[in-house]
Amino acid sequence: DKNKSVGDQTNHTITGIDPGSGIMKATDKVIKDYNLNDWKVQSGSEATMTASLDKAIKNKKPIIITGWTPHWMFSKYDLKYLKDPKGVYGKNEEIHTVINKNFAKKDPNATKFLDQFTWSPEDMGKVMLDIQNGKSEQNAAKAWIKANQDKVKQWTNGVNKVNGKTVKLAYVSWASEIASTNVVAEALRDLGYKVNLEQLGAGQMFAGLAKGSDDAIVAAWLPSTHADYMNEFKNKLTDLGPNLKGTKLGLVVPKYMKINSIEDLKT
Ligand code: PBE
Repeated sequence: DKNKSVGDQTNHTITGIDPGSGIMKATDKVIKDYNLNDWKVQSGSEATMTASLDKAIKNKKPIIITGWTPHWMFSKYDLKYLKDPKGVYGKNEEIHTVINKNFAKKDPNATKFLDQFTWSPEDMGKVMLDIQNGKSEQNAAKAWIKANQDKVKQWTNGVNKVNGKTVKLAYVSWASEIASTNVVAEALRDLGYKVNLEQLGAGQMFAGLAKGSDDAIVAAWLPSTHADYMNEFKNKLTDLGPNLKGTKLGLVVPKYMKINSIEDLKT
């Protein structure tokens, strides 16, 4: 029924992702700060969320998801962010490379490479879309590297080739992090490193990095999204700074929905 409120049409449900992600914590805060008392946030995974989105769009039904950029969903569907006048999702977020505190001493060569790794949302978008269109994660990363040798040269400037040393990278299976982590892994492999990839939940990823069971992550969204995790483990971690600028997080809806702001969920 088109005359029903958005809340009634969606069962007052925001379709979310894994509970450990920063965007789910931010969305809980959105519920409080905007007084959306009768709304709930359904947890799941990125895959369940994008499946629900796909289904809703096919049926032209209303849906509200926790979304972020860069993400392939914006190339596949016509979507818009709901305005966030209270700024709960943060402004000027970036993705940082973070290493275990002891790693710089243990492997200054790999640290130099990791420190020099930067790329753009468009670069990441290309890899994500290739994977979404069916390329394997590894092949998408290899193809990007082959086509972007100028960038890889900057990352490897002054970095030596090695013979079989190991680097352990942890990541969460978010599309953005699958793309970046696989590209970094392939570039390190081209330098002669043996790279182990460990897929974990967000909390485990930071805990494992702090413990030293993993050496590095390229998946820390800062200053807001992963601030809790960074603060919890800050004595055990070294932040190498941003590897990608120009991210965004928020509530996302199909463009055919009439609402434009999180405030509109109240009615
Ligand atoms: N994300 C993608 C993550 C960071 C990367 C926005 C889903 C999060 O919310 O923690």
